[in-house]
Amino acid sequence: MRIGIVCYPTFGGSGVVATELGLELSKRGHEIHFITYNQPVRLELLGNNVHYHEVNVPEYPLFHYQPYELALSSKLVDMVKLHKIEILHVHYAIPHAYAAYMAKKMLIEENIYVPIVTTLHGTDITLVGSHPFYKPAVTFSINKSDAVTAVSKSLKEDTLRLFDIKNEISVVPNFIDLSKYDHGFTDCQRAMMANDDEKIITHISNLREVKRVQDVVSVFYNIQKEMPAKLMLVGEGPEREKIEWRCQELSITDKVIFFGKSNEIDKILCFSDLFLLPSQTESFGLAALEAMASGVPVISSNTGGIPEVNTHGVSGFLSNVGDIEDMTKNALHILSDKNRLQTFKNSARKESLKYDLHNIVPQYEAIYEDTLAKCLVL
Ligand code: GMT
Repeated sequence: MRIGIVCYPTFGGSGVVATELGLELSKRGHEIHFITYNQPVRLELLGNNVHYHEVNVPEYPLFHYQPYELALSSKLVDMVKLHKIEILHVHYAIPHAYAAYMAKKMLIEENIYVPIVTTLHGTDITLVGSHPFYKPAVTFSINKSDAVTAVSKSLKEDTLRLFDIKNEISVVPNFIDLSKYDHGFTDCQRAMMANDDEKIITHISNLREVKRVQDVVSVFYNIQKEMPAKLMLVGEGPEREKIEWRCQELSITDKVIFFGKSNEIDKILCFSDLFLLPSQTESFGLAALEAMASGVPVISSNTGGIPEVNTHGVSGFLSNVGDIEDMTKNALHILSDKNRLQTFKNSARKESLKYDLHNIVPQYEAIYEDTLAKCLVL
């Protein structure tokens, strides 16, 4: 199939999933066209079957807001015609499904029918999408898609609760390329980060408020009072400065390493002992899955789709949002016993196998095939 993929090209989970999906589909013989405003961060391999088309939005002083959706829908029309793209897979309802719908309508005028598969990732539904300003556009975009998927059961339920949805929503969970987290091949440089007796605690996110990074710092503060430990904070975002101040207040700056944005999280996870994800809400929690694939147990909140990924008492523990005491207790339970830590590490890796890309990518292929078949009948 010739498939167009539209996503946010940034470090967020949706961009990562869209990129990994495109790369795997290309290995399975499909021709993939990424259409977005920057080359996706994990898209290193452009080859015969993988193409990237940049959406440019010319700056024009008349416009207070530059019209990205307009530029995207025009680019989609051009690319569908030029490369004979058969199906568009858009990640995020806003603005991607919205722009794709316009492109579809323009193409119909030229007797070209290109179906749209929309994948909902979370922020488009739970945080931004349900805002009264966006709600009609999100509802419309979902209802007008030819197929809709959500990355967890929880996100599907949220979507049905928050919007008036007439379309079927299939749950296709996020996935992971396990070979990337097989540390047999990685040069794991733990000694550069911490002493042998120090436990390494890691958090990876875009440091937005919803991630509750202050809770990460509080839990870590409690842990390091009980045992030698270091905290690795990976990512950039609006909360960073506040977190740095908090670390200073708590006099733990020498124990906290800020990595900024990183493309090599497998190399950071390979030496981590515990992963913290205390988010306020999370449709899936791809970062937790990446940690588990690296054999790192997860202490997380029990919100949204996280319980579908992190199994309580097996790959880690779940606590109520903001329950620092419970998270600390669970973290110390795992870290304080060498054998127990090893058992949790092994179980975390084992649990992640359910989300191997080889199990999940065929589900998307089946959806493309069904959607194309349905559209041929119409
Ligand atoms: O969590 C973020 O801030 C980034 C956001 C994104 O668009 O990449 O993540 C959402 O999609 C990921 C991939 O499906 C999920 O793993 C995250 O849980 C989800 N974030 C939220 O629901 C807050």
